[in-house]
Amino acid sequence: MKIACCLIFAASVTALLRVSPAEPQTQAAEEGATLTGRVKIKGEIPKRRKIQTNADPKCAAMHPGDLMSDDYAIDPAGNVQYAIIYVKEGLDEQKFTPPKTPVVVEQKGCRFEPHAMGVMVGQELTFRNMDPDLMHIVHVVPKNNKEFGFSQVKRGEERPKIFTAKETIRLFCDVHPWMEAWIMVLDHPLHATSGADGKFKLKGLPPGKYTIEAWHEKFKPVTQEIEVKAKESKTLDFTFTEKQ
Ligand SMILES: [Cu+2]
Repeated sequence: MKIACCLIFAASVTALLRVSPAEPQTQAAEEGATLTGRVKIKGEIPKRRKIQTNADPKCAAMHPGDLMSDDYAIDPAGNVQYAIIYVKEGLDEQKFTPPKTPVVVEQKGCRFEPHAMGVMVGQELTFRNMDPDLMHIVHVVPKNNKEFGFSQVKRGEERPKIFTAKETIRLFCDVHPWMEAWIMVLDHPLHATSGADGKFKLKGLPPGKYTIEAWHEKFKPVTQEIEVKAKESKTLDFTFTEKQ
């Protein structure tokens, strides 16, 4: 009798867990497909600009060598860093819960890291200053979201912000005109940013047919169609050919 009770209890707990709101996403992520690939450019590799940091001696001191712009973070093999690869079409009416883990953007060495990032509507984007006793004023002037700007002076200072609508936003610093980064606000969490080797990994794609886009601030976006099954792993490489 005792055993039967336990079994019934265990079954109820399992049933309860099954209807918990956290389950569908976890399950979707586990059964989702993974896209891995590399972002490259074809043709001549544009040069990075040398940044004049002497406007702020504290920034200059952190870069005894040259500080280079992040707009063309491309290695000699043509691998493109800071491209955002995301699902452009195909999710239809599927709804997603904003991830609980915030996206973090740091002011570090008088630049933003990362230089490009995706974030979901409703997900926290944490602004963190990593420069000691050096004032940055982070600022955005979006079209569909509220404008904000605030200063951060102390090392480790953090402030979370949440966007309410989709759009791609330029982030800048009012103190250091060279500081900029790109925030792509999406209505889903299916995005990835390419690393220094141009590689990216986009996980948790529900089975279906999609248009995947590689976006970069300087190049014309490139899209590709793909169909994925549950738990499938596929390779998808992108090549930018034209400047925007
Ligand atoms: Cu700054």
